[in-house]
Amino acid sequence: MKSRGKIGGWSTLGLPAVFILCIFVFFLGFFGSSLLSQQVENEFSLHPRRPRVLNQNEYEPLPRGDSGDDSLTTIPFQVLSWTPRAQYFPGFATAQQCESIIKMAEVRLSPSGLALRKGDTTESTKGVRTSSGMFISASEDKTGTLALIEKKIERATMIPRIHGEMFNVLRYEIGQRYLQHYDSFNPIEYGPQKSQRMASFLLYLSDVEEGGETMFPYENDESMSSTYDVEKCNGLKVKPRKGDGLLFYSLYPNGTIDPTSLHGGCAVIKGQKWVATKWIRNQEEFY
Ligand SMILES: O=C(O)CCC(=O)C(=O)O
Repeated sequence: MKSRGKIGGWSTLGLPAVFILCIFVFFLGFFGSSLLSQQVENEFSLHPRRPRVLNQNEYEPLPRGDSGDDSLTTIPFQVLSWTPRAQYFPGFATAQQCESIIKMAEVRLSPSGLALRKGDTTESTKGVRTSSGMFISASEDKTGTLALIEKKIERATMIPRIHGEMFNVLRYEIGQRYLQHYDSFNPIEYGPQKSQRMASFLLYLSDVEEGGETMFPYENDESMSSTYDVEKCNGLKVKPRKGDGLLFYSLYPNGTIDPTSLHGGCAVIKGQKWVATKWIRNQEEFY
């Protein structure tokens, strides 16, 4: 009787209900297995789609060498581009550190200068770099902010601080810009060089409402053959965000100039832009 009652229960559901149940079980199995396989792919593929966030507690620091650290350091960064080699460091400095640097700089600003190529004159390069700026070394800063930033740049790049020039703190007002240029000095254009700027670290000290991006027109070699339209300010554009850092390399690992490291600062359209640039040389004795 009991078993008959059970059969009776199924049969009372009716064929359509059994059919819908079968479809439901099929889709559950299908989506479940594809989700599982995607997870396995993300974990093990060489180029996972989403970067795996490392949990510091998962790792045991190794016994250190004499000059190393006994703890792990976390400095998050995003690879923005390989051509040029550019990395973005969100939250590299605190808002308070940025404000302290601006406070130091704003009382000492003067029109930004340019390194002139053979044949260039102040007149012929007018309008190329229209910001105001000042140079300051970490030792001049009694608050210790610049020394902290410099040490963090040193750790992020693993290039000793002694290779760094003074900080160049820049302010761009509406309409001000820095046209595309190289930070490295091609000896054909600038004459023999004792050292080269191998990398540049830009610390954005303010947000900018509109414009003011740092741009790389030759990112991915894309427009290198075509003529570049200065006014469009196109290519890879990095929007300044207060406290964030941008590192890019002007030289290839073999020491030659990376042509895709051409870059500039787009005109500020709304707001004001503050940035501190640290140029890093390939020699300790630069000049
Ligand atoms: O202001 C910028 O975004 C770029 C600055 C720059 O190119 C430089 O300081 O060399």
